Amino acid sequence: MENLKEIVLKFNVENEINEVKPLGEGLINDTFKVYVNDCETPKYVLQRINNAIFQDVDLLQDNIEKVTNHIRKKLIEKNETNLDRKVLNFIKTKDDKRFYFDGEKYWRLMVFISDSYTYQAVTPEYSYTAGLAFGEFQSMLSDIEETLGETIPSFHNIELRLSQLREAVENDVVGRVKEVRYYLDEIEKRAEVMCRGEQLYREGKLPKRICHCDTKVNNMLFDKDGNVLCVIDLDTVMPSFIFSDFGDFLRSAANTGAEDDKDLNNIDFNMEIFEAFTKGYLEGTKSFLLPIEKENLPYAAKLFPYMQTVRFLADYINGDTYYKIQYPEHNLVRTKAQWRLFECAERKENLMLDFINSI
Ligand code: GN1
Ligand code: MG
Repeated sequence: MENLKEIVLKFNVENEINEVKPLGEGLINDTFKVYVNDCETPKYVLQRINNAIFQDVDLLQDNIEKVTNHIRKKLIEKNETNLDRKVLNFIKTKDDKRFYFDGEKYWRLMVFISDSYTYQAVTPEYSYTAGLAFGEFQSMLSDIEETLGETIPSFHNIELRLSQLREAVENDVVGRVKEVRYYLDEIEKRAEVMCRGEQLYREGKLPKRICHCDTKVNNMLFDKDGNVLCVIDLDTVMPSFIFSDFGDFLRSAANTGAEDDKDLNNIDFNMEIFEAFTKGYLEGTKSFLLPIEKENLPYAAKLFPYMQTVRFLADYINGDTYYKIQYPEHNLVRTKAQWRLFECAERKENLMLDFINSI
């Protein structure tokens, strides 16, 4: 393993680096907390950027800088205090770069936000706050003047994800297709309906806006009283349908089981969480949300478990080249768990619609 302390010292840090320890459970980047001097709380967060996935690191860090600068400006306009706890603060390298390239790997450093908490699961009360926070995040970015690039091209384009799955099936490199026929058939039965977003976009009815595109519950920092401090993990901030942020939050938060639950009976789509989150989200986005976006929120709630099933299944068929796995069938277990969640959301679509129409 590389000497992580030496990597930290490439950045504009003055203090003596004491220890560097792993942080979090992301499936893509490797994240570490950095302790300095004798402090008990970490001072920085060091991240190795997975550049197999984020191939244009310049574009990536450029996007993030534009987004954090814009949010900081908005927070100042709103007279917010404690800005360093409400927006991520990246530290440049000693030669004034946004990331450090060690000849093989890419690294970045940001300030650790102390006394903050992340959760894998939330209560309805926290969901309301999260809805408001992600809504406000989109709202703050709705008037950003700079253009942002797609750090992963067509990241949440379900048509592309389906074609990647079909290609994986075609190649069947590790011979896993025969055991997953059932899921492939079920996915194909819904393919047309699930591509509605892309269809509406082509018809000019649905806009793209700047979205976070990875609004899992654990990508939000809360303070000890349950207030949202800030949204983290900004790698995938890019133009997308607002469905991305709405749907991906519920995919993790409304699931009564785990993303990779082996016991499918643990999984259900929790309507209480849905209602609380939707209420907050609609409040946070009222300045810009269009009727076509609002009426398709139940579609978004189905789309994300569907898309995640497609992505986990494609990775399983491809021999696990994208997501970190903990055991050989991990991507298959994830596929089954996400599919169960999709089915639950599908059954509750009308209930969701009724709720949205009632507020
Ligand atoms: C990845 O790294 P992490 O865990 O925040 C993935 C998301 C998936 C998620 C599934 C860049 O996010 O799109 O929804 O795993 N990020 C990327 O847990 O592919
Ligand atoms: Mg994450």
